[in-house]
Amino acid sequence: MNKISDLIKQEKKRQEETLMMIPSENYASRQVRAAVGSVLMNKYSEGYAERRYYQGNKVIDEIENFAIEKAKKLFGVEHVNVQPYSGSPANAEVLFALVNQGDKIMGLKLSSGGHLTHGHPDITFSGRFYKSVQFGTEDNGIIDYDEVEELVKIEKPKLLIIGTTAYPLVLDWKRLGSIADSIGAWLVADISHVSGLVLAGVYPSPVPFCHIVTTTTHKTLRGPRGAMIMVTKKGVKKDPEIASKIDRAVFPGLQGGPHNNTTAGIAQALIEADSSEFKKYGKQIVVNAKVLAKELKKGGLTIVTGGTECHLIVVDLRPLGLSGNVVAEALETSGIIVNRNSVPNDPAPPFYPSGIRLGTPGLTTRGMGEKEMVVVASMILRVVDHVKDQVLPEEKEKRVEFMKSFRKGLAKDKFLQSIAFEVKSLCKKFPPV
Ligand code: DSN
Repeated sequence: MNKISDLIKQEKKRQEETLMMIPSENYASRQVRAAVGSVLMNKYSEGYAERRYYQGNKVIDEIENFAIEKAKKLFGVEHVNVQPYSGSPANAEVLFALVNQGDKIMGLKLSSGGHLTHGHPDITFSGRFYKSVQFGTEDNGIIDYDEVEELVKIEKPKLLIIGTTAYPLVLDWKRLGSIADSIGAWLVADISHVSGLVLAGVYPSPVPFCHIVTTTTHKTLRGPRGAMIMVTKKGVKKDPEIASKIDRAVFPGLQGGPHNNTTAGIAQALIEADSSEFKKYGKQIVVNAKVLAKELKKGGLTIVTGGTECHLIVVDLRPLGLSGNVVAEALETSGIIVNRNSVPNDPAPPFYPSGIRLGTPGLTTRGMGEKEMVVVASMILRVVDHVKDQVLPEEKEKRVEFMKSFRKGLAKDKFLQSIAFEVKSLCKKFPPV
């Protein structure tokens, strides 16, 4: 047996037998996976359609143009670049195109549900190459738009890059648009997490209010790992040259040859998203998340912002005296895959944060509905309850030593194994695509 194909088989089995509840993950369709694994990956295509630096690109041109036109139609934008390798490069390319090194930018803090590329200080390009000022949320996890407006008026950033990875409420794009306009700043909307929900009509589109939209293509959009940069009518009005500035920032600015296999995967995902089934899927993601949040809350967990309006939930574990890493690892042993996450104004470090983040895109793809969310919530609550009493004192005193012995104990924990058994039988009824 080939080592790598064996490992792929193992990963396939893991994905089938566990609950994929990391809200940024999903199961791409067979057709999307076929495109990504196709011979298209053999081709070099620096440049853009009909303006390539390599010969032999007639088919590639057609694929790339198809993806662009489909994205333009679905999102209602003027210009699309489908070449960014992923979300972080896409955001870097937008900043490279629109602002100069040292210019001031503003975004939502990572710990309040933003992203590293939105100006996170010190350790990222966006916090080091630009002068970054960031806003957070109140302790309840909710953005105070009056405060954002005040800060923008004082700081006068040249560009606002706003999007969420762990903010459960919908963003007020209209308000953000008028805040940016009040000082003539660029507004970049990063809708990586919610672009599938936007297409399904269950999350507001930022397109009328911002200049640029970035999105990854593998989250709620359910495509391959990739990204797109989109220019809105408002963006073109602010700068008629904006489309070519974006294209030049992607290539040759920060990238070389596009990943044509990914481009075809994006095109396929957009075909799939252009359907009434996809709209139904998007609606069900949100319905499922709301049921899950309600059940977890009923079971005594503290939900950041009190609930959710999208696909994700952040649980604040501080009232239980637990940290996110401990609960996430116990859940993993039970076959429930979530991620540790900071909570707003978290005093704990990111590797030992105070919360977990979970969501419903993956389970909804598998066909699970409200009834299954009640079952899943009960499993999560039982796991949290099980770890609660055992871990508190040791963890507070000696984090690293505690985690070592905690991990050792997990494998032998009969209770967690029994939950894993329940998870497996639920998974069997809902095979992934
Ligand atoms: N890693 C992504 C997420 O999980 O939200 C953001 O880049």
